[in-house]
Amino acid sequence: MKDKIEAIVEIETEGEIGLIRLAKPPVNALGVALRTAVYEAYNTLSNDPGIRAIVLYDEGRFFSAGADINDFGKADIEPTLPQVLKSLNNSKKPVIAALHGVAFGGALEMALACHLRVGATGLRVGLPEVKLGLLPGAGGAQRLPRLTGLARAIDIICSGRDVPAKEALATGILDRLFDAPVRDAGISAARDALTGTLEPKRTDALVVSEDPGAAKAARIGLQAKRPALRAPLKALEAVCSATLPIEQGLAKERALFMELMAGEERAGLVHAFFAERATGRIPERDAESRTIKKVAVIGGGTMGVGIATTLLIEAQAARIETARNGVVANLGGALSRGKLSDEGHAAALGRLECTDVLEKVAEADLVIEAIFEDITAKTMLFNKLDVVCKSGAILATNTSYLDVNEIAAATNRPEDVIGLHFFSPAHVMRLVEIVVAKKTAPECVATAFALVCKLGKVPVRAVVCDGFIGNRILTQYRRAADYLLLDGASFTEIDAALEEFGFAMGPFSVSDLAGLDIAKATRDRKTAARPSDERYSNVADLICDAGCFGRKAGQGYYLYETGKKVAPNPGAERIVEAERRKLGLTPRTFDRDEIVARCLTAMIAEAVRVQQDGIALHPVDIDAVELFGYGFPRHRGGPMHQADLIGPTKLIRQIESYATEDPQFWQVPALLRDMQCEGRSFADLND
Ligand code: 3H9
Repeated sequence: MKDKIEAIVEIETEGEIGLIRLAKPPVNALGVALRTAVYEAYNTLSNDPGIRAIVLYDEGRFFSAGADINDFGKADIEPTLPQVLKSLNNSKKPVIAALHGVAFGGALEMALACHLRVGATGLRVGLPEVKLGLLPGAGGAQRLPRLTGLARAIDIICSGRDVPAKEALATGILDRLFDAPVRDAGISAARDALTGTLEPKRTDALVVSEDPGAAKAARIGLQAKRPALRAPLKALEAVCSATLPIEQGLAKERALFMELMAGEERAGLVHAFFAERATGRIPERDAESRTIKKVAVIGGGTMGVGIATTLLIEAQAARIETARNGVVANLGGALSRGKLSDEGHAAALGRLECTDVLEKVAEADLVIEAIFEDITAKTMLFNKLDVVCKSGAILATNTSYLDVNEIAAATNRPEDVIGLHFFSPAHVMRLVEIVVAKKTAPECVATAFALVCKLGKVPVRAVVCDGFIGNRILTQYRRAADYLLLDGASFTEIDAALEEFGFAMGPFSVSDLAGLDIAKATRDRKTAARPSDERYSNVADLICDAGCFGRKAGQGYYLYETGKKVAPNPGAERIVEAERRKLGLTPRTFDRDEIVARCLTAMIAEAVRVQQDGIALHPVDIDAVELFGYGFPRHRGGPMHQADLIGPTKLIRQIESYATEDPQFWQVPALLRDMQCEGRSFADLND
């Protein structure tokens, strides 16, 4: 017998066993519709005297991604997930969860409320709520430790990590692994439950022992590793409540969950979750992608090596071996971090070819140029590529600032030319700006998006301007930091303030890492175009001229020993002081909030101009650029999300007050005034 409730849950009976199949694409998110349908299906089977055991399962891609993240921040509609799970938990008939693919968050909580859990061998389970600024809010923090013990539950819940099937079995989360089709495995487990081969258990009847040592160690670790985040510590508190009687523990967990739900950390992390998935809404979405089988990378420097895993072309024969070693080391790193399987690693090594013969690009479907930033060198190269490359090949430049239209004009096929701006280290950083030039063909854009997604990276569409989205914003953020330095804040204070805000590194530490000589070359290139009334800080140039190129030189703003920062560089501090004296500036003090406000406001103002100028398609794309390419703290959601939190009125007031000191730098973007007048948010522009 088969019956469908609202078509998102299917009920079926197999003798004395009742089956509930979740069927709500794309991810079986447990929003109110699916919760209600499961609840009704369960009640139907529970009240059926012919049914003795109930199986919950799914035959799609996976069991479920958990609660519907779109509902967060909205009023909870009954039946809530805890209410549904309470019914399953209290069932007189054994309820079995047959899991495959993934069961995350509320989905694992649902399984934990069942009396048996069986999992496919490839299953991954987890309670990733902390990654969304939350903690498990439907009993997960109470039921998981009852199965695994406190220490392991703390590890799983406070990290939010995936737990593979084998580990889930070994730690008591699963009662059995299976290779059979999930429906068959569920029925078989139900039969075994009825015959006593498997023993159904109510998780909440189990007892958890206290483990003060594990809790203390976790607290110290979390405070040291993630000081800016609240959710992991609150999650720890919730897990430790599992030693209380179940009803008290559940009440405590729910209260902590609701507290986090109302917070900015949750809002920022959920925004980041959707930002990662939102950038594919491009006008070229329906264009047909070209087939990419062979990719050639030209340039064996840091960027080329980071990008290349197939054909690498380096013009200087002497540098080929170094480039090859770089790619091999990156592949080895991916293998040891578990990002590549043994087979994948061997295949990638087998495919790798390094040569100085440019003509080899004739075989490639996509060529990525990653030579040094010089427009003449790039246009000359593209001129040659036009001759050598096969028809239909995509010719991409990895330029960070230069004019892709000019590069495209050096060929007779500008429709095949596009910018693919990878971020260093390219084999690690997830952002790729896809720079669409005036004549780039739609299928070329669609192909680039598909390829970047396939690489597991985040593609963001931009059009041509100096610095595209990310470097344009970075330039203004850096200027705000440089002005603060001239006006009296120390570079250590500025770095500390922004690190406390959540950046992994402050701007001056980043400069040291990136190399002061690289940034100076960009500034030198732009000297002629710099407006005469622009305030220019010489400090970085002077530090660079003193041979302090940053971490690679052992000294920059800071001193380094074997690559580790050891102290501020007194030489750099002297240069700052001398420059202030030369300009007749009396140093002022800036507290941390003021430092963050100025840097963030400069960043937001430029981000708004990027949107206003049509460089980015949507505000959320700008946030994705900052989150996945520039280390913007994930829990802060990105500059446009921050702009919505601060609001246009306050931002305008702030910019206008800073403008009394420097009207050239601090200007209110027209779009920000429009938002204020129309009472709209940047989130509204994402639709
Ligand atoms: C929770 O459960 C709280 C409870 O403790 C408490 C309750 C009281 N909701 O990633 P994909 C969308 S917190 C809504 O590209 P994949 C996603 O936006 C939740 N939507 O696919 C995308 O939409 P679009 C804890 C969701 O195959 C589409 O589905 N759970 C959700 O690469 C496809 O997603 C998590 O944190 C959701 N829960 O990866 C799990 N999940 O097509 C979060 C996805 O419009 N999800 N969407 O862009 C994941 O980790 C991955 O999505 C998953 C699939 C591995 C499941």
